[in-house]
Amino acid sequence: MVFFNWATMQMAAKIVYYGPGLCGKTTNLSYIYAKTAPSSRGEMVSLETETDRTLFFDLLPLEVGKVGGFRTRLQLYTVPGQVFYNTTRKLVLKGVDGIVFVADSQRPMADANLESFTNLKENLQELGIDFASVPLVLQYNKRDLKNILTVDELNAALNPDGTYQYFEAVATQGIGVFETLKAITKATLKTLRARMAAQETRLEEVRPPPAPTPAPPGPQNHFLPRSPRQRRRAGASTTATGGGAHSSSGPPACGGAFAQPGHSSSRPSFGAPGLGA
Ligand SMILES: Nc1nc2c(ncn2[C@@H]2O[C@H](COP(=O)(O)OP(=O)(O)O)[C@@H](O)[C@H]2O)c(=O)[nH]1
Ligand SMILES: [Mg+2]
Repeated sequence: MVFFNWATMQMAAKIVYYGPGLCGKTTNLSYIYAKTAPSSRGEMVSLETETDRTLFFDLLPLEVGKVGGFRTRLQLYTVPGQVFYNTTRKLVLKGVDGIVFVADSQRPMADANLESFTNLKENLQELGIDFASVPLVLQYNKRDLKNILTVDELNAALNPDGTYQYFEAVATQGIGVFETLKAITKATLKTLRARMAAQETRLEEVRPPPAPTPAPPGPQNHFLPRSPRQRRRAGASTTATGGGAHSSSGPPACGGAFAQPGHSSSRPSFGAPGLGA
């Protein structure tokens, strides 16, 4: 549900963390929240039961600075893993722009990972979203535990053609968390930029041809915006279809997002300016 506002030059994209129950989706978002400068993030909304399992979803809004001239915000969501929350999962997936599939590396979770991956594909299909068109990265989480599947085994099950980027992670320690986020952000913004360019082209195509003998600009229309881009800049905004969970309120813009106070020096910094490159 990418959201463009050409008048204010703002853009928002929706990234969903998907995966079986207890694989570590909420832990990813909690870590990102904890390590992101308060000026670059909104409040994390978590709806949990007393047993610490996500009942509905988590939501974390993040400002990532300017991309292609647009002040850009990411909305990070998690889905509830339990089988009986499929309606909620579908709702969260509506209008998704990028997906992180978090797999639980523990050997007994092999089937649950596959079931969840299949469920993701089914839900996207039901929503009329082409699975192959949505940027996706894999995160193999809980690498710190014993009795885990090898990376080769995980790839054989979830990534047999090597289509997806994958990251080993220990979300509880923050290992692999920002690497994963950076990869999905890059892939998502790249896709959105391509879509924006296509939209631009379509708008150019529908522009009426110039009149054979154009009248000289009179004083009244001299300052009227005439190209589609100018018209949009003059106040029109476009919102793609989708979940509609965007709110115009939120944290103030902040260029240098992901400035993480006190983050360990071993983790690469996640500088916003390079994201759109
Ligand atoms: N050992 C270990 N535990 C983890 C890791 N990531 C998450 N957990 C734990 O797994 C449990 C479920 O995590 P949670 O993020 O709530 O899972 P979700 O259902 O996918 O949102 C929690 O007790 C986490 O502390 C990890 O990398 N290693
Ligand atoms: Mg959760």
